[in-house]
Amino acid sequence: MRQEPAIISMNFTGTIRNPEQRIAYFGEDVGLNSHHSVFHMDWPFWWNEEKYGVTKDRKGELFWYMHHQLITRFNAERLSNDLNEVEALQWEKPIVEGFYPQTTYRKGGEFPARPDNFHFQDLKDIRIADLEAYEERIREAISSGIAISRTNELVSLNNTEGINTLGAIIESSANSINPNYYGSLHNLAHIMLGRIVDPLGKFGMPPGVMEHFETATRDPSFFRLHKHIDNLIKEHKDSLNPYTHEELDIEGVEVKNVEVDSLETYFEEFDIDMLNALDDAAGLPDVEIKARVQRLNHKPFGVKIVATSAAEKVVTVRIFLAPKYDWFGREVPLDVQRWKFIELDKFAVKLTAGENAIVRKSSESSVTIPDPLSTRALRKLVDDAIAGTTSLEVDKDYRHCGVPDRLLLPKGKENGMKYTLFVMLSDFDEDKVNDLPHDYAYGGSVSYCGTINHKYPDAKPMGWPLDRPIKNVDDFTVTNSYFREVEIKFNREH
Ligand SMILES: [Cu+2]
Repeated sequence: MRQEPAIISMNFTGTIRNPEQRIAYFGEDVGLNSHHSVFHMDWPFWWNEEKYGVTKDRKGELFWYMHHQLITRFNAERLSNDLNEVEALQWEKPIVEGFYPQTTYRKGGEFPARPDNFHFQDLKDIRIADLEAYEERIREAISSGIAISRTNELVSLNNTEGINTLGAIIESSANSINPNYYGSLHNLAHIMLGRIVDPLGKFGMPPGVMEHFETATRDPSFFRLHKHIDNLIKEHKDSLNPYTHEELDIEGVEVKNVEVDSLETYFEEFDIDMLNALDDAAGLPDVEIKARVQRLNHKPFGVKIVATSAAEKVVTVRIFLAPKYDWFGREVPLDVQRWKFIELDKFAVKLTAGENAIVRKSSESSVTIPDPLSTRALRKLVDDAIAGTTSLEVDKDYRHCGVPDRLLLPKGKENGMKYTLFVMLSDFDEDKVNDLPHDYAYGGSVSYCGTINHKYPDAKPMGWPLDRPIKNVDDFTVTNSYFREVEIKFNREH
């Protein structure tokens, strides 16, 4: 009001008495919320492919995979802060963690807050019993391996397409094969959680954070709901046959060694420009108001993969990372750990006959995007271009969906936290879905966000080869893969 510049420090929503506060910097990270909300804009649940004439390739599968990756990432962050991994919500049990958003709608009204140990409530038009019935039918489809379409056809789920069908049923999206029968488990649960403290609308409360893609990951119940859904998908994946040695092996290709730079994380102080978030009077100059926040970041790092090949060959390189020990300090067996791997990167590269050194930088990762431009910086670019002093190119393929580059690595611990790094090469000729060059960029962050105008550029199931049970570690071990231990150190002094 005094027209003076100001910096307001941002302390996240809770207090130190709330254990969840230890990882609030992750769930409340503006870039993480942006990733989640842009994902849902790129892949809207209501998208009617026939009506709009544009298919969204493997949308059901991507719905699962993007959220699965959010959970694996969230759990790695929890373990870094001495918290156990998330427990799935159950419809009949209390929601242990409450949430006070401390947020106001711009047009007025507080975001509703939920105390600890609150129970699900029947809404005017959605009952808990409805969710239970939908879930029972979905479980039936998973255990029998067959879903029933709206015209009573039997659709098999026991194949690579099954996950796509199942994802669409659970979300549910306009691609669900039978929305009347299977309902819309995920979407309805979001609404139930958003309206939980005013279930009948008696007090006219505005929607909760769980009803907006922009704010949902702030609420601890987001990850617990998605853990519940992830468990359903896991039941399906667990019912599929393990990959055979032949399916995993590439003849003549061997990973000899994997070297990783030191992995170091830290908190950085960052000022968010509030220019487009504040009302001001016409005719008065803009005043700089900033919110100062502590953001997780990491030192840039590189991965060097030494691989030999009998002949020239294009391969897809997949890099994954998972905590080596659980909350109890036990080493996690591979068949359990496989569901906890964070996909760090995926790219195709041409191997020459003989020895190759593949060097990849963290900034090139296929899961991340750099910091976006602030409104002020973007406006300056546009103003300068209009004035003719510079030119401004808009890259329409550029993806705004993607985990912030800063959040690629979990925090780890001051004395170091041990993780397993897993590198897997596969034959690009079997992975490719079109005739574009193997190093085509697709706008960057394809792994969790897919592409807008192309097929998902990898024929393998998302998360391959860790998506299916690993019954026999010897069968799973191939020369074209490599496991090694790495350590992530958190630097408090940065
Ligand atoms: Cu979501």
